[in-house]
Amino acid sequence: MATDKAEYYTVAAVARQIGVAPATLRTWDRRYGLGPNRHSNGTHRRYAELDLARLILMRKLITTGVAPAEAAVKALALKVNQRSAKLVKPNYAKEIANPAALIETLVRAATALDCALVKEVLSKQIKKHGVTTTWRELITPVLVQIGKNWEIGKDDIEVEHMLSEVLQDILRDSKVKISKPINTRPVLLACAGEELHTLPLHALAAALAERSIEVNFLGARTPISALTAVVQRSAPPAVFLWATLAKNGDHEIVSALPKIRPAPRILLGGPGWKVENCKVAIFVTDLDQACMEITRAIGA
Ligand code: B12
Repeated sequence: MATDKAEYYTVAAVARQIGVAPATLRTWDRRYGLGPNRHSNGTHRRYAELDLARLILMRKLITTGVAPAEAAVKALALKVNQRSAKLVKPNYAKEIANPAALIETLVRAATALDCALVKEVLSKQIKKHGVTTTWRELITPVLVQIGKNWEIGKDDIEVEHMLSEVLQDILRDSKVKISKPINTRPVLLACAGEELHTLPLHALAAALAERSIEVNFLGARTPISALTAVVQRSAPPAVFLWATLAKNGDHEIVSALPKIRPAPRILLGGPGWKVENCKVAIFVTDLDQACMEITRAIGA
């Protein structure tokens, strides 16, 4: 039972908080009885904490692929006291049985701008399966799908931006602390030319950290002068350059790198490079191969 101190929310506030349209809330109320249990302020209907907790659960279950009618039954069954209502969370591990469902969940969550759900699901998967597997099996297909949705005009660019930020955080957070690196000189990771697509580079840095390999991460839009300076200063055993867009996969960058001894292994990754132009560099096709070539370059 709500006390005097209890908070009540308007339809607009609830819609904002859970990321659905007010019209959807009205439909859930009409169809499934998931409405405000209490009226306040005369004619204005207000949602109490428990109503809100039920709606949060409803939205999360739908995001994880549960049919709305089934989700509503589970949400209505939620009978907790007002204080703990906000803490109730669905068990994703139980709700999600296969990678395809997980990918769908993540795409839906990203589209709904539900950063918390994306973070929760992926952090757990990385803990369980490691960066390389999670990147290959889950994150790559999600990114490709989100890219397609943007291309056909289904999603706006904010979805891509939000997802990219969350993924960067997840990959940075999941980077294990290297107590004893197996390489004496850090590997150099950078994006070529004007490239802003840095996520594969973050994935590579996290995957290498799992293998106790230390890197110098130069990130987006690294100018040749910066690459040159780092190659001269730290003599990396390997240099990895990423390009998504063809205009950035300029092989002149490779030729412009200073010649040092021992020569670093030059690795190129991403769809922006023309494979047939790889003369002195090695083109790597995936995260596993990039890790393998780098491990070889440091002689481990
Ligand atoms: C996230 C994203 C962004 C983010 C990037 C944020 C960040 N910090 O990285 C933001 C919003 C900034 C962005 C901007 C733009 N983007 Co963008 N973006 C994407 C998205 C959704 C994911 C990119 C990504 O990380 N891909 C990594 C993997 C998933 O993709 P992949 O490289 O193709 O993977 C293949 C291989 O490379 C390999 N692989 C996968 N992972 C790894 C890892 C390693 C280490 C290796 C070696 C290999 C490897 O396996 C895959 C299968 O073969 C893609 C969609 C897509 N399909 O990639 C669009 C996409 C790349 N973007 C696109 C475009 C057009 C742009 C913009 C030009 C849009 C604009 N008009 O502003 C700008 C350009 C920015 C710039 N100057 O660089 C297009 C590119 C089309 C093209 N080839 O020309 C894509 C394909 C979207 C689309 N479907 O149209 N983008």
